[in-house]
Amino acid sequence: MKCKRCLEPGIIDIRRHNASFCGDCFLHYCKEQVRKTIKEHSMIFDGEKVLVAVSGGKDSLALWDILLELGYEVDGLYLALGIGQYSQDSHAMALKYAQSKSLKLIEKDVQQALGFSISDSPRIVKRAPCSACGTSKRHFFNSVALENNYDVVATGHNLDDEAAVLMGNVLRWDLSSLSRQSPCLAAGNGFVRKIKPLVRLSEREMAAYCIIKGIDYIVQECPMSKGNRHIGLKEALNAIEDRSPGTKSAFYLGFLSKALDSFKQEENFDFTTLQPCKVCKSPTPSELCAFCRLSKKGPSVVNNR
Ligand code: Q46
Ligand code: ZN
Repeated sequence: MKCKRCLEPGIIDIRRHNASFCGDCFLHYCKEQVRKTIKEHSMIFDGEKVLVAVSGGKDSLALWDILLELGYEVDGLYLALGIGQYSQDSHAMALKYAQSKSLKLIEKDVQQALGFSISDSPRIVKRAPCSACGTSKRHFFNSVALENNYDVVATGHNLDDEAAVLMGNVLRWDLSSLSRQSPCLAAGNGFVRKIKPLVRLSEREMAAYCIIKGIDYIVQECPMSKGNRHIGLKEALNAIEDRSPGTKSAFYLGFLSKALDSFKQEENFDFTTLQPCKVCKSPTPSELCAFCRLSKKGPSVVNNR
């Protein structure tokens, strides 16, 4: 097929848009999808400083690159999770991209702060590693952004990620999660604004973006992701998408435009119940925040928050 935009030979087909693009026009398409998402959800305002959470994977590196291309002031945050070779390789990729463009990459050692690695967390806290990982990510994304005066934290969740999460939430009718499944969570009550500017772009498109731009990324999935229920949901959605291109984006983007507001009205979280954590000052409904409660379970607590 010819490129939809310039009529040169296309190199990538986007079936849900019934379109093909050449390399340059595909990069343009990705940027425009992100620009549209940022505008539609009022994600970033003029003069604001953005902190992008970088894992070394395709999504977060593509996001950093696109935000820079769109002219935003963006630094990176890398969390060392202590997941063996995977963490070492992902760190190398994040660092390589940052150094190639002389960008600032803030690094935090989660293992040191928790007193145990994410790989060891199932043995120590008796829960899946993604639970301790998620708690740590939420904690550091917010605290590092506040400490360093960033206005907004951006993460590389893409259309496939968000559609799978939505499907999981709908299948369980988890009203609380549905009410918060917005690509832009407002700042306030001790929380910085959190945004997901890639929600109109698929995993495959983010891989293609990195390949075309020559951005090296870690291809291997996190070894802790085995058994993660979102993988099964992604496979189910991919099977549907294969038969009916466009279903995935209609499902997720339709939720945002037609249903999210009604779920928000159903579930009104009472922010007045939040107080500063006694140890780290993060907002929490109890004396200690989830991260500090987690770190107490480790053999030692190192003060590196
Ligand atoms: S990094 Fe962390 Fe993921 Fe690995 S331990 Fe689970 S949550 S799978 S995005
Ligand atoms: Zn705390």
